Amino acid sequence: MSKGKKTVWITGASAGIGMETSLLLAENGYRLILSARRKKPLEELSEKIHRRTGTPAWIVPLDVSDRIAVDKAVGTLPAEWAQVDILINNAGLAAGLDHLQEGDINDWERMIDTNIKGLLYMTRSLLPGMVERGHGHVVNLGSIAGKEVYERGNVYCATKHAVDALSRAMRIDLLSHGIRVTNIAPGLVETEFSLVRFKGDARKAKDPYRGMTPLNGRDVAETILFAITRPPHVCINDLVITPTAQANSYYVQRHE
Ligand code: 8X3
Repeated sequence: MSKGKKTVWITGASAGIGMETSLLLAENGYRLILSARRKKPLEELSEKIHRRTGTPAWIVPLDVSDRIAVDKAVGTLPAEWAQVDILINNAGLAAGLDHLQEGDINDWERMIDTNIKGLLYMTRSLLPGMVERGHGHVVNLGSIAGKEVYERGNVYCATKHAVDALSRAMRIDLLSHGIRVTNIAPGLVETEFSLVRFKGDARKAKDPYRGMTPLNGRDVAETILFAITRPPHVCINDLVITPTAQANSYYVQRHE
């Protein structure tokens, strides 16, 4: 059944980096557990994976910020899916781009609940199994916003700094258990990310990518594949990946 194939649980699988990573990993022989809040796109993705690879994915519709739902989802996995080798904490969002004094507290709660608490709930639920088996890999989707802060980024940047800190902290706490922890920190990636940040305003959502070639979901997926295919004695700690036209959060080369 699953002999030799590693099982990966990826959150936020229904779009963008999550969807591209799911497809790429499935094509590279991994068994996928796909999570996201919406069931329909997960079903479509699972069917696509089945068509392309002959192996269906297991879908778990889930809001990672719902602590009880996360525990239940992990606790009720069928036996053949219960040994998760790799957790990819990809679910996350930016909501709003306002000065702190004008920020919408509901946006802050959503970002903190998903980007920090959701990542923690998933990790806390799956780590005991990895510890028991003596191996595992946690890949956290951080951001360049976890390395720098920029105007109006405030709470989003704070959540991604938390992801960065938690990745480093996990690496220490899990050291004696042979579990790898990787932080992937992308810069400008053109996905639904910007549309969510600007609450569906397509014109504003395009602005960060104007006059330059941003990364796409596949670029980040390939980086994740690289990290998880290193030999067992190698742990990629932290990777910052930007478009060639981006030096950091402030310097972007645009042709206009
Ligand atoms: C996404 C990258 O630059 O919008 O995490 O913060 S950025």
